[in-house]
Amino acid sequence: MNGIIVSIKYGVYVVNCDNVLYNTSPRGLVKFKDKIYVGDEVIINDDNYLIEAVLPRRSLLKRPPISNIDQILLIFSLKEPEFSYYLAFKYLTYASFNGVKASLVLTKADKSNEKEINEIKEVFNKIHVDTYVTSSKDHSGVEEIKALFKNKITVLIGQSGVGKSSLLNAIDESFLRDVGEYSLALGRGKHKTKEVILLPYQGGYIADTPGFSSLELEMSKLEIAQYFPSFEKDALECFYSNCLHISEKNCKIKARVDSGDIPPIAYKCYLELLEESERK
Ligand SMILES: Nc1nc2c(ncn2[C@@H]2O[C@H](COP(=O)(O)OP(=O)(O)OP(=O)(O)O)[C@@H](O)[C@H]2O)c(=O)[nH]1
Ligand SMILES: [Mg+2]
Ligand SMILES: [Zn+2]
Repeated sequence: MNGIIVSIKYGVYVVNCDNVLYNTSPRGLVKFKDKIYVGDEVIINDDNYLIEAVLPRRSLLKRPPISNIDQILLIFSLKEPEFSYYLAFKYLTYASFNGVKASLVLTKADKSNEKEINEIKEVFNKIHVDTYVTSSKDHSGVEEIKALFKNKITVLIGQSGVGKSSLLNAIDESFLRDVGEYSLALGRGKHKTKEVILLPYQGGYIADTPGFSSLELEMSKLEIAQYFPSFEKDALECFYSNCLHISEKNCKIKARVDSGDIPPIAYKCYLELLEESERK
């Protein structure tokens, strides 16, 4: 029978086959070593519940480790931890490099104010990234989010403590996700969620994931120049095919920065990402 891996813990691969959960393990651990991800579609032997094969993947992320996702919701709190443009652009670049559509969800709206929220929304609207604003405390914005999941596999990605698990509980309280706390001393949460898990929702799945603390983009400068959000199309039309959009002649991106089409904060984050990239 066929199913989808919904969690992997202590060597147990939990597979959902037609809404029944089976505890399975890979046939021949060596054959599959490190190669099975949550999200994988697998074929299970009906007699011994061993995983016989992994079907080809539609997409794969290494961090967090998950396959076959249709979209990413990047979760950023407005406060605790403070919103970071830099991290938002970094993760948007990561998503676009991995070929998965990403939207932004700002959480803890109850701790912020309209001015700050509108400023952030304006930046991302300008570069055509869908941005949603929610509070899991008073449930504002949660109904709008619910419309995004139908028949899709969606992964929630964000720092520890931004409220990924809280948002899931606000979407459907039967998810019963454990919620951690924000640590003032650490400036983030305490990594409450420990594993990637797929939760069935509206004919698809939503994945809760552990909060990240750092991400290496593992992209070259040129790849960043091509995959940074909203650069994709125009980067190809720069005068030089290897244009890094700094001070090169006839650069389409720089022209868009100068005309105000690309927000200054986006370009600033882009330069920071370039500078950080170790690769040529
Ligand atoms: N005021 C307020 N607090 C929130 C909101 N969402 C989450 N929190 C709080 O933020 C803290 C962290 O929430 P979690 O849902 O555990 O965060 P997480 O992103 O799942 O964290 P990890 O599992 O560690 O990655 C908890 O104290 C929540 O009560 C919100 O919308 N408003
Ligand atoms: Mg969590
Ligand atoms: Zn350029």
